[in-house]
Amino acid sequence: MTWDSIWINANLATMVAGGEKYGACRKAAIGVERGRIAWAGLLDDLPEKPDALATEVHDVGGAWITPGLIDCHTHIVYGGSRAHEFEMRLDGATYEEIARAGGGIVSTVRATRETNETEIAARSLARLKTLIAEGVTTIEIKSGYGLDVDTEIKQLRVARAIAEQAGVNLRTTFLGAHALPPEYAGEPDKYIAFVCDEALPAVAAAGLADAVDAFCETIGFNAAQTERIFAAARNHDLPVKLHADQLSDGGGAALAAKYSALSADHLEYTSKAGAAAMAQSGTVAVILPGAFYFLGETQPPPVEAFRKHGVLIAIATDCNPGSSPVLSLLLMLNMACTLFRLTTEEALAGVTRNAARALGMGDTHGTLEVGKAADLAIWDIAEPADLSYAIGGNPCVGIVQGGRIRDKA
Ligand code: DI6
Ligand code: FE
Repeated sequence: MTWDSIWINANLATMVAGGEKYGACRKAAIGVERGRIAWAGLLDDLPEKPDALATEVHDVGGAWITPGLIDCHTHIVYGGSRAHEFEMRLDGATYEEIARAGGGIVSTVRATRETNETEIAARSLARLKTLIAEGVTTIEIKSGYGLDVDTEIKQLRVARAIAEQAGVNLRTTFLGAHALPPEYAGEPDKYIAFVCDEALPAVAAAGLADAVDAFCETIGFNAAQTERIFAAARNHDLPVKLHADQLSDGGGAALAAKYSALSADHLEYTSKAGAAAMAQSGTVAVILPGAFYFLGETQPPPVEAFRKHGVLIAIATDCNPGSSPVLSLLLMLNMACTLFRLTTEEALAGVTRNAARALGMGDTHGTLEVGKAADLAIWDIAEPADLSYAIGGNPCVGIVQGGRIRDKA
């Protein structure tokens, strides 16, 4: 028997559901062969001595190993910054004044259109590397700051390029229905027709999207418009996701469920009926505490209803310049616990097992199980709860991506 490598003297948080808390396995080892997990269990149960089993032996000296973290909802590819807007707000400017000064989401659309691909890639890669340093091995990246064919494609192409360069797993999501671009002011239905009939077909033909998303909200698009987007996605055989019920209950969760969405995200105002519908369709609830915090929201998502109905809960950064300028997935674990009262085990499942499900990758990623991808994060922590407990600091001391030790970004 020869595996490529084995990590010994590890404590595993396998995140396999149903057994020990965190699927924990102390004094353990994990063997890797051709990028996949070949063995995981107690050190004492290894069939032979480690060096007889694997070419490379890594002794982690009692560190914890979790599945590589998965940030399943981000908008990290964009141009410009909105720090100035933040500054204006704190200096007392109103939303109207900020909008008149060219602020808000349209300012990011403008900057993303105007900034060349090289510059956007450089800035976005820096953001990606910051996430990776905390153990992220899989990321989802959305378009939605282009809102025209060329710029949406530019965003998705940059997403593919930087993920390739950084060597992480990527899922891209086309979010053409993120906001109404200025050239369609007052004509949202006409813009939705453009997204369905021109932008989505172009993106799909280029093979640049793994899923389709929309912003269903009073300040975004209504339920009928969202359904048109979902129907178009179905025509292209693409699964859907939805920014749902973030600022009001627009029935977004139930709508996402009706189209068997992979996930519905935000969900602060989701009703009990919405949660029940999500359970029926197996739609994952992606909660985004960074946006809740940054916008000063007060109504948390209905976590108790999700638990009661058995809706899986994932957590992500929602990294974007307007509502969640967040580059720490570990901080989101803490906020999911402190702001939304998740348990520390639920929080870790939210960035591993359940985040994989939110991306349709549950069969291959998200837990430490034989046959799954050998994406591992190695932590200098005493207990898994430390990952949710601490604010700041980065206990990630090693990352294995597809069986290979990666350089710290
Ligand atoms: N939800 C949000 O909070 C934002 N987009 C979304 O879908 C805000 C994006 C921005 O302001 O740039
Ligand atoms: Fe978002």
